[in-house]
Amino acid sequence: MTQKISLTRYLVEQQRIDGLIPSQLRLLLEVVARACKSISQAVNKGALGGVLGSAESENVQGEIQKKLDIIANEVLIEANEWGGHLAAMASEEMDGIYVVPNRYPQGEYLLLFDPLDGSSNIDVNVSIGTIFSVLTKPEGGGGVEAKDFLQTGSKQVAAGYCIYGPQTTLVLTVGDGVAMFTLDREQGSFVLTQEKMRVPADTQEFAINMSNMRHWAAPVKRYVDECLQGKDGPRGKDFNMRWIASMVADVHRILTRGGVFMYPWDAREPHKPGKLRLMYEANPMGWLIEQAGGAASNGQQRILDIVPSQLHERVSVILGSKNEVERINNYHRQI
Ligand code: P6P
Repeated sequence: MTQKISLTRYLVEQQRIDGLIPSQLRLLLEVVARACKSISQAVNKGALGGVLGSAESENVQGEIQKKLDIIANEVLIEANEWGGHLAAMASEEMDGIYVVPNRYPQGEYLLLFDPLDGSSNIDVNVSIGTIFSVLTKPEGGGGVEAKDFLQTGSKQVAAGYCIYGPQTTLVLTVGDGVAMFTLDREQGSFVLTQEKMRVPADTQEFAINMSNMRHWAAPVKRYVDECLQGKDGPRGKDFNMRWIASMVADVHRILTRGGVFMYPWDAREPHKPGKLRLMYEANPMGWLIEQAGGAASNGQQRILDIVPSQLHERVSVILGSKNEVERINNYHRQI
């Protein structure tokens, strides 16, 4: 019987054999994984746990918060604040940063997260997930401030997500490819189930919310229209479409079998570059996709090169199979 490799053992080996991750980063990732297990328990209870429905409050994005949004946020804060590995945290559910209280030691890492992505799916029992990104606090004295988080995605030292679906699965990169861990509920631990995940360079599957079609810019309209023309059109092949409305679930599918995911700018709110957030959605997902051989752009530039100007800024996202993303980028260059 092949030996099961736990997340702990995988991270120890990444630390010891590859020298890739310092012990404090290994501790951080194990704490985040433990928090995701707790969130998974709460999600799985559903109506039985009284955790469904609205919390009757709004987050900084002006979105109605679900009870589980708040629970997941609190679980991540409480799990990470005392360990001494973090200086501060930032969350989709909090306006400002959360500096580790003085009663705890401060570490060198900054943790950003969307505690529960895909909230609109919570009450209808469709996969949702936690997305996280890890940066290093810039050198220099003084307390940590929001501006310390404003680093390009290329500066991430770890990124991942945990998807709460038929299985609870943690997908992670520390810069040496993408590994997937499935929660063994009997043992209560994440077990390595796939290493070196790869996104095929080509695909016949695209993911976008088609109801916004009339609002898209010309390059996106052109790309989707050509896909819809199928084998009789310029692409010479038929395409399939998926849209789960949980970025974590759509990205997991793409990491597993390829595809292209688009949440582009659209004319509904023309002053916004897109719906998704750069720091704790596009950057971690973009790095995972690149680490698996795919590409991630906003149509004009690589997601991971975008210099952020504010913590909750939004971005247009096109990511997945490299050749498809490059085709869409080319269409943007041709206008
Ligand atoms: P729409 C979930 O709210 C989310 O932030 C992403 O997870 C998802 O891809 C997108 O929004 C869905 O947006 O407009 O299709 O509901």
